[in-house]
Amino acid sequence: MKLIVAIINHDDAHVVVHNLTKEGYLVTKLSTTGGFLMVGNMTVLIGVPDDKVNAVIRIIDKYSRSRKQVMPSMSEVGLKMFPSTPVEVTVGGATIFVLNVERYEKV
Ligand code: 2BA
Repeated sequence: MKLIVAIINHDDAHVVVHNLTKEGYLVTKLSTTGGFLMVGNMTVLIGVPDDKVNAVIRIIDKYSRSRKQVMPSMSEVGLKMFPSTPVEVTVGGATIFVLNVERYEKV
């Protein structure tokens, strides 16, 4: 068994989760925040048999889009901070980790 941990853009999370549950996967959603941009994203946990991992990743891939996001930046001159040119970063589609599950029980 594997645990898939997927960090998904907030705007795509609803449709990803909808399609995963429609296909019969059990999903847990966590509201999370990216450490770099400090904006909200969604982390989804999905426990699946090994042979379902690729099917789940295909669904996440299908419904997650990448986006350009502009981040304000600051420059340090001496002891003072000044606004400088905003930085554009590409966020997502999704960042996916696949972990081995040692034991799975519902009691
Ligand atoms: P954030 O940490 O807010 O990062 C948003 C986007 O900013 C990243 O998109 C990446 O394009 C850029 N970025 C992040 N850290 C950077 C840095 N130190 N220098 C320059 N650019 C940087 P994604 O790579 O698509 O990541 C989207 C979100 O997924 C991240 O939000 C974070 O919450 C999560 N994430 C991505 N990779 C991760 C990892 N290896 N471990 C844990 N969380 C991860």
